[in-house]
Amino acid sequence: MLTVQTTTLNRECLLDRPDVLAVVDFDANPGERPTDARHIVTPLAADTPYREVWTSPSGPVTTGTSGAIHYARTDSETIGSLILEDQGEDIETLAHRAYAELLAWLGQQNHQRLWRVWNFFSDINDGEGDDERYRRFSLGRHRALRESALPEQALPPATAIGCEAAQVFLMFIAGAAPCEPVENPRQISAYRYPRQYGPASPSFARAAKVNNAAGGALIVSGTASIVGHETRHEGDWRRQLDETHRNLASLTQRADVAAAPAALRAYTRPGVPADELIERIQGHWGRETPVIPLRGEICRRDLLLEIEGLWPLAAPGATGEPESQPADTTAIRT
Ligand code: 3EB
Repeated sequence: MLTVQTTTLNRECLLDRPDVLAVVDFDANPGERPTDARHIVTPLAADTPYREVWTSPSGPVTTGTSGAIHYARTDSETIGSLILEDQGEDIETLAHRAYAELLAWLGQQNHQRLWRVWNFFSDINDGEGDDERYRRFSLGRHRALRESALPEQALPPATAIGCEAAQVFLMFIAGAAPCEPVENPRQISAYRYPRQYGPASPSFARAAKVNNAAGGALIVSGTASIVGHETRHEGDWRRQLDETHRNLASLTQRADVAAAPAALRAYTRPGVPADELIERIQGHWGRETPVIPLRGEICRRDLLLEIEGLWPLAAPGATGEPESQPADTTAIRT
């Protein structure tokens, strides 16, 4: 099954391996886009030298490009990135263009179902009220998903973080089978947030299970100190981290996942010390838990941090437990 590990191994060595779908590097000022579609440079700075390596046993891996999309795929899954330069155009228009291109392309592939999307773009908190760039981005994304040729598509887990680079950067994972969305009983579903958070609710699921015969994964969205729909512990990153951990515990419990996370990413605003952050996260999940601390702007001004990750699931039948059913499957066209 698809999984992710963190590593300091040399990039060329990793790209020589036949099971590698993506090597993800972090660089606040990414240069030229790599020609190898499996090499993805995320426009955020990391506080450690780790990179991510996404692997799958379903090889061989093939790669390609189509317009702004670079992708790599096995028989079971596709990982790709889509980058649009942001030259000051309206961010709603750019978000719509990015998602329209991605969804139209997916419609022509065998792996049509989105399992995960990351969204990074600059100045995410610029603008007041409904003019805030994050809200405008959400509106463009929402429109493209609504207009999409993939009406049965379930909303995937996602992350939206502000970067410095002038680009709209999407990374995505897709597969042939639909993912099974999992919502968090401690939080209102983001796609049902009240009007005060913007003209279109953010289009994402809190988490999703993806499965194949070799096992599966629980893919968890960027998760923050939000209970119901309200931010908790404004100005206090340590208490925000504790609340975030309660949200992740609630979500993994709802998904019936007891395993440790394969890897975590922690996004923080400036002022959160990376050493203490890692210390606290590993204190919670275990000393061996891989975690990459990243610098970025969280999409709500009062949020200081956000954590996401992937939890491995046992192969069906391996535990003798019955497969759990999705609690709440929401199609994009709602
Ligand atoms: C939240 O829970 C925090 O707009 O894609 C987390 C994950 C957040 C994804 C997105 C936003 C997004 O509302 C923000």
